[in-house]
Amino acid sequence: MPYRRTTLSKFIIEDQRRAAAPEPELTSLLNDIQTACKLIAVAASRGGIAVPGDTRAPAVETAVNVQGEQQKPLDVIANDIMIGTCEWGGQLAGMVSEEMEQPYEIPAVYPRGRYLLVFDPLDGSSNIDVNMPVGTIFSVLRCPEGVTAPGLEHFLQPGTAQVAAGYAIYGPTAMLVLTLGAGVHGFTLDPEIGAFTLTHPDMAIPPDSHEFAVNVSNERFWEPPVRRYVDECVEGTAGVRGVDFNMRWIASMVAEVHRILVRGGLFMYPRDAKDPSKPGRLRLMYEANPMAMIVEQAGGAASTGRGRILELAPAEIHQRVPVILGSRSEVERLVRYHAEYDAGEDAPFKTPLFNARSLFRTA
Ligand code: AFP
Repeated sequence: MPYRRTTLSKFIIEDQRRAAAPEPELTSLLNDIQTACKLIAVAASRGGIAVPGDTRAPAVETAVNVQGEQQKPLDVIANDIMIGTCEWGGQLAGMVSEEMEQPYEIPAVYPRGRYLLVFDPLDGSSNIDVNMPVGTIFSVLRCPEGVTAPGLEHFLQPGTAQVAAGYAIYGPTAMLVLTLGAGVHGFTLDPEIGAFTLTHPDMAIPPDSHEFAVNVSNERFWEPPVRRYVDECVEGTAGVRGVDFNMRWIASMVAEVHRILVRGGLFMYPRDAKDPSKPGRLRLMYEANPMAMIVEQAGGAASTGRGRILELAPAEIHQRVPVILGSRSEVERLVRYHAEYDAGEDAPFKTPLFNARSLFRTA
């Protein structure tokens, strides 16, 4: 009976009832976040049919953001929606967004609360114009006790400090996937009632998988353990893995992680030598950390290749980090390869997939 379905709002309230120390402000904040994701879903769906004056996808000024990337209009719209929907409720002391260089101060007209919200308002922007899935990634931290005007340093908390993490994916259906630290649950937006309804309770990543996702065009910049892993996957039944692999690359982390939550696999944007000033492409605070919490809560693993992502001590709010996440056995294998390489015990490997151009060729 559809009216008996569990909506996200009901789920959050019931979760708080079960909590040893209920946090009603968190319930309100999560409800504001889901409202923002509904508004972004509508804006994302307008696409080419958005007309001047369409309040659901208004004309906006774009610029090159703090990441050095040219913003898409939907980047700006999604950021404005997150800020405008979450700033007034009294649950937040501050926000950090991929699209803003400095933390956002809650206007004095609004009360301040005990949480910090860190988010990527629109992940996968390069997919917008080609009608591929994009998403919103968010992470909720506690504001240190007694701090009402948080500075940069108050946001620099490890991923293990997250109170909640989640993402919305705007694909064939809009979904919101959430963890409050006790499992991962997926909610599908029912457009007829405008509510996210529980469709994927207790999501679990299969421990083993034969599907990997990486941007192979960066191969010549990878470290040897990454090339070893990918080479072995490509060799399939002819190589040491003894099984054939499949590959995916959607260029939208949200879509890759969602696929892995549903059917397993490994996603990585590893350290590469393309730009030595950047240890990876993905950002720690609002991409790697929330996704790492979700993946671990679903039984998977999330590593830089040399350490657990959630235990990293952030140095900057926009810092980048290598990301390897997904089915636990595959992540553990790749971590082992990094350790063997660092210890000089790397297995010799030929590289039928990669030719002499590579920086790392050893033969
Ligand atoms: P955009 O939001 O700029 O499109 O970047 C998306 C992303 O941060 C992540 O979602 C993808 O996995 C990754 O970048 C894709 O990077 P490449 O474009 O280098 O493949």
